Amino acid sequence: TDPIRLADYTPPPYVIDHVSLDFQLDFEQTEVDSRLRLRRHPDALPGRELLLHGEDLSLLAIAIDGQPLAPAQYAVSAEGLRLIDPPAEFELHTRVRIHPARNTRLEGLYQSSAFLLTQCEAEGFRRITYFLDRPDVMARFTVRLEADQQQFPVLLSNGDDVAQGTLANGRHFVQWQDPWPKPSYLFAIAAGALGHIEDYFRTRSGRDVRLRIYAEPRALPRSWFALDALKRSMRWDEARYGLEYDLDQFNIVATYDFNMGAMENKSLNIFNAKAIVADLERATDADLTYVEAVVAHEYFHNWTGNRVTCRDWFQLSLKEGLTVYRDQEFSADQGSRAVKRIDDVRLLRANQFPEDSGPFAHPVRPSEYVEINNFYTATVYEKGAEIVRLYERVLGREGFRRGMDLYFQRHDGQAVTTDDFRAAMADANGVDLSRFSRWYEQAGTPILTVTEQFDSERGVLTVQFSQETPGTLGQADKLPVPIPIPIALYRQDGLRLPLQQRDVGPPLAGAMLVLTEASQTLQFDGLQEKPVLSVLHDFSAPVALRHRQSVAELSVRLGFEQDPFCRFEAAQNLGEHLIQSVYAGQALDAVSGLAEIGRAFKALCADAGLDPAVLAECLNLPDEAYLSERMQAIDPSRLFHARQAVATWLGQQLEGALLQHYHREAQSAGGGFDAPSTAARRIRHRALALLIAGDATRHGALASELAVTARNMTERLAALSLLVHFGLADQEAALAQFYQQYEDDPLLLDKWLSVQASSPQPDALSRVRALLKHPAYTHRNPNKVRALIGTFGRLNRLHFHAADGSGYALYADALQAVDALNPQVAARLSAAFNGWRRFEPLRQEAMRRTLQRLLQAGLSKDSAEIVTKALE
Ligand code: HT7
Ligand code: ZN
Repeated sequence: TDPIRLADYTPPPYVIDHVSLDFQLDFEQTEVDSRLRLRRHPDALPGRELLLHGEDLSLLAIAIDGQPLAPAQYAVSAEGLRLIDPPAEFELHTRVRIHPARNTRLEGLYQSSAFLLTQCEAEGFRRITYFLDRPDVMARFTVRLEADQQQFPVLLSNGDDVAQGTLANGRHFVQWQDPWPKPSYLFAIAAGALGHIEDYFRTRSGRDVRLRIYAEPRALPRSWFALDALKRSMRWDEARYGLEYDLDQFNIVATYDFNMGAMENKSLNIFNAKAIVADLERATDADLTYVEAVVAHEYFHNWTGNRVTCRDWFQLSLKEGLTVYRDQEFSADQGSRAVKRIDDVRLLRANQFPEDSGPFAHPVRPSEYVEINNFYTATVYEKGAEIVRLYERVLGREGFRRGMDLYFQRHDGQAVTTDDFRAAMADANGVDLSRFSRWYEQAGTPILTVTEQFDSERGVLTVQFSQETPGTLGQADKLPVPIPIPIALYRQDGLRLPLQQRDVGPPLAGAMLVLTEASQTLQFDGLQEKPVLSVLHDFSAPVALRHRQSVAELSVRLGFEQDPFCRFEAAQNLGEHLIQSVYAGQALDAVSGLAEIGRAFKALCADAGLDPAVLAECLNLPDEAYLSERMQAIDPSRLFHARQAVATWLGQQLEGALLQHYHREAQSAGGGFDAPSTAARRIRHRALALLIAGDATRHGALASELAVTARNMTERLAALSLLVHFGLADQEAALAQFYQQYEDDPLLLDKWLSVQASSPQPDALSRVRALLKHPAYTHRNPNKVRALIGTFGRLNRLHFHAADGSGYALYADALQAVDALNPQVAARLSAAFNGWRRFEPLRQEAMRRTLQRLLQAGLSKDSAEIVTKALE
């Protein structure tokens, strides 16, 4: 398949001013009657044909301006409907039939238990009716939904409900009108047996907005947290950006059958139940945090995505990077900013960094794609958000707000590009940001190398900063990008030193260098002894930092840095040093600086001023995915055991302190979803994991005890995973009990699957094999696929990479089966093989052969794009 290229972009041939849709809804056969008012686009290239997108549609009727078309006037193909010589302005009437119950791709209109719903982003609308299904065609929609009243008591679409009534034969209808022009990807309907909960939000200009969450009735009592998160998001967007909601109702529908997390359809958001249905009893702190973030994210899209949308799908990060940045800021304001930042950076490093150094590396604004669904990536989302944060770092919070205001002033109601966004930021602040375009255009994680030289006689520290972005497929040479680098100096005893800059290199503004060249040097003087240098605080740019520091220096940073992220970073560096030394074959006892590292961590545990949640993250060793990123010819089993050995050592070294934290926080950990209680649970569960790693015989009983005394799902699940992952005596009973208790709860069964799929115990593979046949599992449900297969490939590096290739084989078989049903979900699974070139030769070969086998077996366009790139 030929790729679509950004360079080939042309404006749409026609404008669609108005769309009128009439649905005769039914699970088996739905008929869609459409009337489009089209007129030639003023900048359209000349052409005699007009292609309207359409896939898997049966055309029942077609007319232009009331006249049925003769066969010579149109042609139907796999791509869509071609109109030959259409007038410059006309009304197109079509009627098509579609089959929701047969739709296993979950794109377009599909069935989820007792209701029908849509997923149109990116190109699902063309599976509903013929249309110019591209985001730069923004139209006003009127939608009439008609169906059997008993089977479909609820009939929802975008905008306001303007008419409704009952009809003969037990049927009824509702008519919806959306006053805001929108691209087709934001169209939605939901219809069927749905209950709802309701609340109101008064906007700052005094309008009352009715808020509802629709779901199957048993999920509703657990959806109040999400509804509250929605209200907090609405309040926050008003306070931080002056952005108010623009309709009188806002509806959310939750479903257990969904390809992604959620979808921001105008005024009718559709959510994976995982991102809505959550309370303390049945969801973990991580789940509640996720719900809060996704609810906010989708709500924030109302302005960044819906009111101002993307010109084309290459600009996806315009809405996604910006909206992730906004939801991250919202979450930071709800709880602990430091913990939020640490969590986000951990995620970026575990997911985006590997993507950026693998075969599917692509720029935040890609320049070509085969299947757009494959570009909803960590790069477009999370790296995109980091780039938006770069603007904030260089412009300041107020400067950034000025940029946002100008962006909306200029582009409300338009479909625009990431260049337009940058221009608004630059123009509102009278600065030149042109070099930031490189962040959007270049794939690969820039490597920032920092080297230090101290002249003790003159008391001068010379620091050289250099950057290099490694070549990626099809993009060998890269240019320097602007990198904001905050700089701090500390004395050995932890005192922060003033920066006395010498007249070398650019003058620093606010202790921050913006590195714009390949290399720049700074000097600081007035120093009595070599200071400890700290750069990149708060992870000020999405770069891989190479800054060699001694154990002594890292220990000072761990103990005294003012920025909590930097303390976490120092802990990660110390952990990495130990793990890599063991991996390289050294006995842990012989690793340089071991005693000092032990002392530094002990001191950290005793630091009463430190947020327990930050301490927990400092005690959480770097992930295997992140470590692998910095290695070659990886032996995953050796890496797993090296990391485990360091965890064992840490558990033994810190035994007393960990037990103290565990018991001291017991009471707070029974509290609600507030910062102190969630922090208490974080440190307790980290402490318990290390204690058991240190001595399972001595401390295993604490996990069994926690399983019984658990007061919330965070505790219950922490206990269950420890029992299973350490193969402790009570594991089978705990698994059986968990299953029995939550057999009726799909989200908790997902967790039950994930815990087993991520177990490092020797029986993990046979467990996964058995679970594939368990009634709780089906390839047809994306959440189940992700919980079992996805987790196995992502988190079970020991068994996925089993030396005999059995993990790869099991995974590939499942992937192939899923691909036949749901290409979008399968393509995401395919990415698990992307890092194959980094492994030792035997695994490399086994993964390469698996990829070839998959390709030969015949894959969907989605999966084929990923697998083909991996083999290039
Ligand atoms: N904008 C949405 C992205 C999306 C999606 C959602 C559900 C199913 C398929 C999808 N394809 C793309 C989600 C978001 O970023 O908010
Ligand atoms: Zn989004």
